[in-house]
Amino acid sequence: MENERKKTVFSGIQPSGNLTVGNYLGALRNFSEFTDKYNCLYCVVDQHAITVRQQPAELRRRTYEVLALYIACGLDPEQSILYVQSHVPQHAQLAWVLDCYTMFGELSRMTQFKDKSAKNENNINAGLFTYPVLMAADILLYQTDLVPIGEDQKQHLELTRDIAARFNAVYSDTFVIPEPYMKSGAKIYSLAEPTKKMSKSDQNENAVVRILDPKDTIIKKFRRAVTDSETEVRRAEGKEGISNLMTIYSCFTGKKDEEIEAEFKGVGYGEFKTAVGEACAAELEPIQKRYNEILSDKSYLESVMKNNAEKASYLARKTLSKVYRKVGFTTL
Ligand code: AQP
Repeated sequence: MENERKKTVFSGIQPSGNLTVGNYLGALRNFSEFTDKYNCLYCVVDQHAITVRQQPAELRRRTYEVLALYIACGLDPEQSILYVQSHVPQHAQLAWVLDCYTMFGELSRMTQFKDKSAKNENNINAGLFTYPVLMAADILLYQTDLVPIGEDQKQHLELTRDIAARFNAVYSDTFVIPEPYMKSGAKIYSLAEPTKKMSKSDQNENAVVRILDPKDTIIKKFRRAVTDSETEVRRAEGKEGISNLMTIYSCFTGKKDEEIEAEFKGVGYGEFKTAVGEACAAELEPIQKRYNEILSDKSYLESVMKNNAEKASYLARKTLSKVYRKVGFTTL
């Protein structure tokens, strides 16, 4: 029988704000699905976060917090490699090489670059532009097969595939070509402007529900969610607010649209919004409890960071030395 290679899953989250239910439903919640059958690496991508100006102390604090959330959401640091991007220098080293195999025109077409440069007019830095190449390096460094992501990252993953295929075509097979993994909930919209993605860096607190928001805040935010002038709970064009709440409710309860429509027939939006808040809070409550316990043990988190950075570096070095050899760098 053919000896099958155990496949690898990689994903990352930026510590660029307090994580939202968008990050949770689009990415984090799916991470633990893979841990039994795949080699899993889940990274806190702090180097990506500085493409937008961060307060140093806050960035440091959030790095610990995201790592603690990974564990609170059920990831075991003995089973999966949970680590911090800046602790593994090979990410930046591979990114430089891949920069030289990525076209200016390709990066100019990235919608996240266009959105973020519009939001940060005074800081359209080169890192914001080459962000997708660092993301390609994150993924390709570990010969990743599958990348659980939200829909907003799909374009970056397609670019990663193109870069890998281009490099492979020039130098023979070097990188595994990764596939995206997306589920329903892959795009959760803002509660204040339901045609816009929910983002952790949104300045409007009413637009986002945070994983760590207390139950009454969660319910209050859902009750304030922008909807429409009708009263019927159903998914339709022009009802983006209600459609978004239905997606969120469906993710937390497993109910299909028809069941949700039947459940809230004739009761109006208020009751529906409260039910969405209750369902969300019920799933997040035990995570918050575990999170608080884990976060209070800083030395435990530091040992996780250290041990896992070593494991990640070991794998990363293998790919990087192969790449360096192929492009013609000398070795000492
Ligand atoms: N609204 C969303 N719905 C579903 N998935 C989402 N993700 C982000 N927002 C949503 C997914 O979460 C993962 C981590 O995202 P990230 O930290 O790498 O950065 P991002 O995609 O830019 O997320 P944010 O929340 O919008 O951060 P900021 O505000 O800092 O830019 C990714 O898999 C992403 O798809």
